Amino acid sequence: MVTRLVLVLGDQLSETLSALQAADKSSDVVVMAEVAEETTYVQHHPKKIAFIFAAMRKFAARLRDDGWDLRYTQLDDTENAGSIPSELLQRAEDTGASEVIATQPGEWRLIQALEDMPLKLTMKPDTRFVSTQEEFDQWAEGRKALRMEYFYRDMRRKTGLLMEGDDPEGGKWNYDSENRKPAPDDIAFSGPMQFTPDETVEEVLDLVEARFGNSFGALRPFWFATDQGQARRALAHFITYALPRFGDFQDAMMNDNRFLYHAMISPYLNVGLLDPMEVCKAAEDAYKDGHAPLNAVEGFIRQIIGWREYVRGIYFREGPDYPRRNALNHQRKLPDFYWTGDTEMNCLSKAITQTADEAYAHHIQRLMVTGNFALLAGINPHEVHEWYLRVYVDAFEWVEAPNTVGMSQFADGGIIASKPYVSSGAYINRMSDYCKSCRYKVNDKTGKDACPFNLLYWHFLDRHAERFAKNQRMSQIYANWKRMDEDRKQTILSEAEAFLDGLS
Ligand code: FAD
Ligand code: DLZ
Ligand code: SF4
Repeated sequence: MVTRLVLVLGDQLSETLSALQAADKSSDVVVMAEVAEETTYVQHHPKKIAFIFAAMRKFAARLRDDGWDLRYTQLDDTENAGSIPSELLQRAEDTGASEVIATQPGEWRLIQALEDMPLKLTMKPDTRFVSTQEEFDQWAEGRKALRMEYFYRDMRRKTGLLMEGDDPEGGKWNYDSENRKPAPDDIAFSGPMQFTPDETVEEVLDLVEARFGNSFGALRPFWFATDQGQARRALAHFITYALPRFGDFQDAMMNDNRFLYHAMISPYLNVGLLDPMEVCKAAEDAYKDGHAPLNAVEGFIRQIIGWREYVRGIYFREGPDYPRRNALNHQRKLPDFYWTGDTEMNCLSKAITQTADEAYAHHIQRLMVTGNFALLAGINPHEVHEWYLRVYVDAFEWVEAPNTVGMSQFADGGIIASKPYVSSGAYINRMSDYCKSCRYKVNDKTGKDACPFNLLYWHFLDRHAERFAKNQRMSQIYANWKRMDEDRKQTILSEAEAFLDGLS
């Protein structure tokens, strides 16, 4: 029988992977490789590299136990060819194979590289999602606006999750109005389940320390789940102890609590250790059992079958140029403090320091602190995109780019967001306890202590008035700006300019 190569990438660690399903265990050879090119297309956080390598090694062991002929190349192997295509070419030479079966990678760059190989390629769709790309494209076709909410409703109908016949459970599709409570005094959840590194993980940590120890971010302590069993325990821990309050404090941020009631399962979902339907069913069961309220469960399920599926649909529909878009023509360099956390703005300092320590920040920190600041300050969105792709353990381009370039930086011109996610310090103050311990005063709108978000907010609106003043959802804000005394406007704008000059 002819031998074919079956490629399994570092974020394709699922036994249900379409490439494995299409292969023949008795004659095909599975190829997995730790390669320099994947570790350096951006300089990832060391925790992210360690997570992926450890999970790859454990998954490889599982496939071997399951009877697959598996060729695994470690990063420090002397024969390491350095990239996925060149590893495949070497394995083709070793085995005499001339055909590769792959599951579509989550990044255009790698799809292109596989297509350029001088080997026959069978590229299977990635079926580890609720919707197919065809389904998404059909839904999007002919629509004026691609709003997530309507796509999400179709996914509820498709999956039957939280449905009573044709109607949504409880009579409403979306319970977000109950989900915007500010930071509480205390959080009754000790955070995500943590795992002590075993021998495989320790070996990887040593390798990563030696090779990537000088990159942005702390490698240790390392406590992520690195196999399916651990990821499932982490999920169960979240469902039991955090899901009931997930909705209430989903948008809150706190100085002394990095996870609040968030799940910290995105890395596990994105590399394939958890399946989205398994996660959503566990949450739905918690609702049916009376363990978690509807606002929490609906909000959580929406993130997964709504946002996660929707951003993937956008990434593949929009094409390879998407991460390069810059609709607002923002050109400023990313400030150095994104790499050090060294800024007197407490919200930014906290979000960035946490990112360096954990390779994790939750959604509102990403959107309304680091993302909001970059957008207000007019940072080049491609630099912002590369920062997010580097620093977060869950960052793969299909999910990171739409969130950063589209949702957060409005650089796609409004495909994802109907208006830019910008706010002054007031929003951050309402949702967090950051401002209480900040050197700036959130209530000061001008002057030496004025919160920079307050200055930059008006600067952003003023410089983009032509584009946004006619946006119905922003007309009230522009009316306020118009009504403001001319001298005050000029003071705000010149103080904002001075602040921006200080950034470079
Ligand atoms: P929870 O708040 O507990 O939510 C549960 C799950 O819902 C997440 O695990 C995730 O799988 C899913 N989810 C929630 N929001 C989104 C979303 N907007 N898009 C896709 N899935 C979502 N998420 C990534 O997985 N990878 C990224 O690289 C990434 N980059 C982002 C960049 C920016 C600028 C922003 C604003 C958001 C980004 N997100 C990204 C979305 C979101 O911030 C993370 O999914 C979430 O913080 C992961 O933490 P969690 O598991 O604790 O999430
Ligand atoms: C992110 C990553 C890293 C750091 N290293 C590897 C690797 O050595 N081998 C591998 O197969 N995959 C790795 N990955 C994941 C890929 O970058 C990912 O598959 C693509 O970006 C597509 O999502
Ligand atoms: Fe951030 Fe402004 Fe609050 Fe300081 S005062 S924490 S800069 S929002």
